[in-house]
Amino acid sequence: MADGKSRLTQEKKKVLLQLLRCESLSLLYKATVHGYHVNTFHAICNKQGPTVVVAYNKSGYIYGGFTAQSYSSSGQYLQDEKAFLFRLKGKKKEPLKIPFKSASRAVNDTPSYGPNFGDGALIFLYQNSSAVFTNPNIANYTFCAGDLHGNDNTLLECEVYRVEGLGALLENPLRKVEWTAGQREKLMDEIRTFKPSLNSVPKLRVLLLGTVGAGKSSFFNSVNSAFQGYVASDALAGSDSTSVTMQYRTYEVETADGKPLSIVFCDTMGLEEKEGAGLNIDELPSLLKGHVPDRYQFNPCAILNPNAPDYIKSPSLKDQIHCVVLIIDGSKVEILPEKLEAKLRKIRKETSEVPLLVIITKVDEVCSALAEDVSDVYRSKAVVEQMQLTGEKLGIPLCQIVPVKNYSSEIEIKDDVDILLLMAVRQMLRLTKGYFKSLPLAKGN
Ligand SMILES: Nc1nc2c(ncn2[C@@H]2O[C@H](COP(=O)(O)OP(=O)(O)OP(=O)(O)O)[C@@H](O)[C@H]2O)c(=O)[nH]1
Ligand SMILES: [Mg+2]
Repeated sequence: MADGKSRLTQEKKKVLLQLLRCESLSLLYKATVHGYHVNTFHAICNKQGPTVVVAYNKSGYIYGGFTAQSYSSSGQYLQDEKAFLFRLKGKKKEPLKIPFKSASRAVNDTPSYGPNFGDGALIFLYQNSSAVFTNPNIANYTFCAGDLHGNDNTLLECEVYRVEGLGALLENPLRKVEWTAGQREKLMDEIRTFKPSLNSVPKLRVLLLGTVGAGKSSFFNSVNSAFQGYVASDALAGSDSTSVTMQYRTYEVETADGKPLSIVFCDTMGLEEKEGAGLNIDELPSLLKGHVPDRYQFNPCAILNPNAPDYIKSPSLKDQIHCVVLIIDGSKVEILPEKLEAKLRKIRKETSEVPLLVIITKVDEVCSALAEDVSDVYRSKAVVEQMQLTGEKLGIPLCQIVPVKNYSSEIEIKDDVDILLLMAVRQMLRLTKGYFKSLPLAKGN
């Protein structure tokens, strides 16, 4: 709607999205703008599909009702298996969800009433006014009026939202994550103090591989941003039909006070479907063994010649790759061309001697609910499905697959985005611990 802004705070909107398990809400009707008129409500909200009413009263309660059915002023009950009443804010902190007794009378779609839940359990816009009619006892929902709205039937505001992407969020997240500033600090500390367990390897070298435009360079930029405290873009990133990254680049991450971390990201050219285009996978053995120098210009049709002047002839363990990260664009997993899938599978096989992590990027494009806040990433059905599908396509267990959102349009960093990025880095450190231990060199180093 053009006039009037949602009164829901981001925090409450998030709780509501979780209660509804939907992707997004679109404000249709706002009583203080459109008036407390039943006819206006029906004129605006009929035929809109699933909707949620959110009411605000002077006692500070935020509460309402949801129906998955469309209003149409039919004069009939709407049979609705998904309807419920709820409270987002009240005396108690936790949200409250109240189910119906009978789905066949979940909502009454009478033209002379506003949103009417149950058999008159809760009627909004009652008598074309800012009043709510409440009858918790004889009606189709059982609740205590004090719990639902503090026995305050007068409204300060009544909003109706169209509910989009119903069922987009899972009831239980795939993984539990603490989304706090403290957790961000904890992860940063863990990464800052990390040292590979071998004395001969001062820095962990992580090779970033993946399809063109998947977000390899952006991933380095984003991790670097988390440590710098602002959105940095040292590595060239952008969109093109062919790879933007043409040179092999090794990047160190520094903390805000200039101390380098014990981790080096090695950025590569993007893979393409066609032979003779994008990163030549015959280049992999040299990359893994550490023969390829920084700033090496990739050539899709030829690989680094061992006689080239800058070829690193005798790389030691410290120059080799210790972890491979496959970066996959989450919004393109379903349409991954067969030949590219085959290339990725080949990479998985050819890099089997070092630990492998798969990072699914662009979760904000996979699920629009994550664009503003990624903390529901493990509740997003679409993201979890893309993770599972990637695992199936590439033959990689789910525990080696993590989602991230890279910084792309933002100019300030955010705790939730950082936490996801830092968790991906921590996973690399964890995977390589066992790898270093298993090396024959490990003893005495
Ligand atoms: N919305 C969104 N955009 C992203 C994300 N990650 C990267 N991008 C964008 O995707 C485009 C490609 O990102 P790059 O980091 O250049 O990708 P790359 O894998 O290095 O690509 P090549 O070097 O060309 O192979 C850029 O426009 C980025 O801003 C993400 O998580 N979400
Ligand atoms: Mg790149």
